[in-house]
Amino acid sequence: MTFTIESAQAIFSDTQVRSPIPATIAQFEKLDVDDKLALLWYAYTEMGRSITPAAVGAARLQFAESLLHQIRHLSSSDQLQAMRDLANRAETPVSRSYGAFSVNTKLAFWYELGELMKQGIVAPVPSGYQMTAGVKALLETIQKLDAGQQITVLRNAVVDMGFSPDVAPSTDKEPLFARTAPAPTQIEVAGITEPTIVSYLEALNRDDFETAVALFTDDGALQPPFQKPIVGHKAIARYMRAEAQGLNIMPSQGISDTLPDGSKQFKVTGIVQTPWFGVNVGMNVSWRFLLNPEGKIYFVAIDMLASPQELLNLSIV
Ligand code: 45D
Repeated sequence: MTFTIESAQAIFSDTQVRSPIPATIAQFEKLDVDDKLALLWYAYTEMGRSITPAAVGAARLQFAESLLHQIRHLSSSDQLQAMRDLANRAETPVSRSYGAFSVNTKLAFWYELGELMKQGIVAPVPSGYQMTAGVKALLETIQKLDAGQQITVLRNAVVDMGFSPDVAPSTDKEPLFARTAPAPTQIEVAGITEPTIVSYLEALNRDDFETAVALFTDDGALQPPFQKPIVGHKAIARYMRAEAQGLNIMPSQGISDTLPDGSKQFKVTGIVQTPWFGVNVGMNVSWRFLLNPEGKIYFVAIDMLASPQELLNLSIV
């Protein structure tokens, strides 16, 4: 049996239980621009009553500093227009600069803008803004999501804003995330003894992406939540450097199955914490691995689980 990335995507297909996240994002996309900005602002401040992201260090902010400075000194109507342009992905200078930011710089930019809003320097919504029924309904939907899903929705909205350049932003000069809590250095996953899986998870906890990437076949692929597979060592390494830093990986259990040609599939479930929220938000995730007969990773998909119950959904299908 020879796998393609497409056929590998179908392993443990019962894992792709309808996550509420894509539907929430689709609803969001239908809103008018002012409603979008208002929805995000209310969702962010509402969420902030129980959990807030860790303050952004100066080192990370340096990349967003000049754009923030510009926005700070605009009139309030121009500030609002700049935010609308970001949400509309318009091709304007502000929106272009933003589009060239890495994911973490985009998050840092909005974090800082949020602080300016709290200080009354930037208005979060147009004065006299009235919440529409659509915004109210979507806010209620978002409030029902678990914290890991809520921060995923916000992150997605932030990532999607701005006018995107053709080339992926470089993150080489960005600072590393300081870990909020020491990640487990030794991992034990009930039901899994495969060294490749354990090495992969332990390497991520050390931000040792070189080791992690070396575990993949040359044509191996990694599929992040709600994204297309990223193929090949170079692309995976670049992705991990940009987006996998400082994660705490806490897998708990897994199952495995050997296929007739000697390849093996594994499903592992557990909790991942992002350095943005540290120990305050645990995301329920699963990893679905396909290893070739030599024990190299041909494919791994990371999925956000629809509910904590899904952590126990371990059956071979
Ligand atoms: O006024 O094995 C708004 C991989 C607008 C790697 C705002 C992984 C309105 C391989 C924008 C709302 C990485 C795939 C203001 C594993 C407004 C691997 C501000 C998984 C002020 C396990 C909003 C990793 C702000 C995972 C400041 C699953 C929002 C990582 C900030 C998941 C939101 C990470 C933040 C997530 C969200 C991080 C900081 C979901 C961070 C989310």
